[in-house]
Amino acid sequence: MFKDLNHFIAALDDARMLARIAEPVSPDLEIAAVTDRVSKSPGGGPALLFENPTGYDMPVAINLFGSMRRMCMAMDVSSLDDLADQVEEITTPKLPGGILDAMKMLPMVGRLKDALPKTVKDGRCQEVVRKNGSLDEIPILKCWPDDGGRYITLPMVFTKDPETGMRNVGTYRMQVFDARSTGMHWQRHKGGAQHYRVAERLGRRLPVAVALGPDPALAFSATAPMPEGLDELMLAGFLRRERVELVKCLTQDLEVPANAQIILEGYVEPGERRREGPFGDHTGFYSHPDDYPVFHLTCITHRKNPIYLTTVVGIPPMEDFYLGKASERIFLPLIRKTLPEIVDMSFPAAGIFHNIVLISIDKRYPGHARKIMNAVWGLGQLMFSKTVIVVDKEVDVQNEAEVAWIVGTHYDPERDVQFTRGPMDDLEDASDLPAYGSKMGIDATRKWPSEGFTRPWPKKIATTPAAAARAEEMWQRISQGWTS
Ligand SMILES: Cc1cc2nc3c(=O)[nH]c(=O)nc-3n(C[C@H](O)[C@H](O)[C@H](O)COP(=O)(O)O)c2cc1C
Ligand SMILES: [Mn+2]
Repeated sequence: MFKDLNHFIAALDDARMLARIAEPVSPDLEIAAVTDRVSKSPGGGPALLFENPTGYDMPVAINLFGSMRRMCMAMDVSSLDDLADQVEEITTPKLPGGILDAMKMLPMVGRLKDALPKTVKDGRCQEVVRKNGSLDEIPILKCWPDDGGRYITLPMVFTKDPETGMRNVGTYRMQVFDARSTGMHWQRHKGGAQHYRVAERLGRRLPVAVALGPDPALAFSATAPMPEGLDELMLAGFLRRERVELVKCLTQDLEVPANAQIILEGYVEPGERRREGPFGDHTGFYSHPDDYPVFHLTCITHRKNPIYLTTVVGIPPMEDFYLGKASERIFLPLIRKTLPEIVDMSFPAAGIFHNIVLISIDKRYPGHARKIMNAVWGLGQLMFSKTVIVVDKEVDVQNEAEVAWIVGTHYDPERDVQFTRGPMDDLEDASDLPAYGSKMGIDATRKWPSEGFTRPWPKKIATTPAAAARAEEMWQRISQGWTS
């Protein structure tokens, strides 16, 4: 468990997974360009700490989550599948058979308790209080040349439902308008937008607090697609195996993580909108400018010598791919609670989450693949899935080439493609209307006679076990002596 960002950075440093950059590099395009170049190197490149961003005396930490190894390290696991196992275990309680069994369950009880955040009296995020603080003190990046300005790209945005008091935490980018105001880019389907909808109906200001640079599990939790009404901080507490500590904001009725580097306290006003964008987005294209609410700053608090944690998105793969991979693994066991026939699920980097979803199933009855498509289109943020590809259980959906091969050989386009319409991601650029368009499912499972397919299915090629063993043994020698 990393107690804060500094602790995580120190661990990355020790493991030689962090490049410290002492020379001055500008937050205006240069840091983003360097990070992009590093992200495109094999394996995602190292984490980066820009110690001297030009014009600021606050270091910039970036690409911290940008590799499989670092994402695992952030979550304190050796493989992301371990996370899936942990979630499976905690969500599948077994009735203890006796006292010994019950004792074995005690660690699980502890982990449930970790999920509850607790409020503490003071936190390092409030070591320095600046009621008249300015966003100009923070080395906020301009990422791409046509961006509408500088954007805070990895904030944890805290709000409460004005009626129920239920908390939401989401990562929504914030475009700097001036020293004391920003855009608040919560898209219409997201938790923050729902709280704002309620506030507008009541004609009330919505308090908003933004935590920058908490510990890695907390930072991740704000990006995770938690079902509405479930507190992201519960997921964070579970992952970090220790309760999240919160402190009360000084100027707003909200609580924020005590271990964060910087807190921005403020509010959004009902009815106020301002043009936001363009922004070089994780689609690899610039998002169109649009009207979004405005965040007004009432106070900045921070620890002494804060580090600014941020990210850059652009043409995949970049850091957000690895954050998404962690969500994919964590939510798979939860999805399987209602869809146990799902064997595996994958969001390939080039599909930027909502464009392509690959799912393997244990097919049990005619039309099963189509049932899965419809379920996906009705399930939380999976509703955005523009293309859902369903294959049989033996196909490895983590292997994109294998899926392409199986789809090509198994589908009859007119028969196996299903279209539907529904809500689209706000970043969808190809649909005629914003946030509303069509989706396609491809049933690439083997077709059954009960589905109307009566021709014999061809047999997949494989050699005999004896010949395969001989080949493996010879390969050892061949691969030593020659190359392609
Ligand atoms: C780096 C990064 C930037 C993001 N920016 C936005 C954004 O500007 N607006 C948005 O609605 N979602 C954005 N997201 C996605 C949300 O964080 C994600 O959908 C999250 O699950 C929302 O939480 P919620 O369901 O509590 O609203 C971003 C995700 C990442 C990883
Ligand atoms: Mn939420």
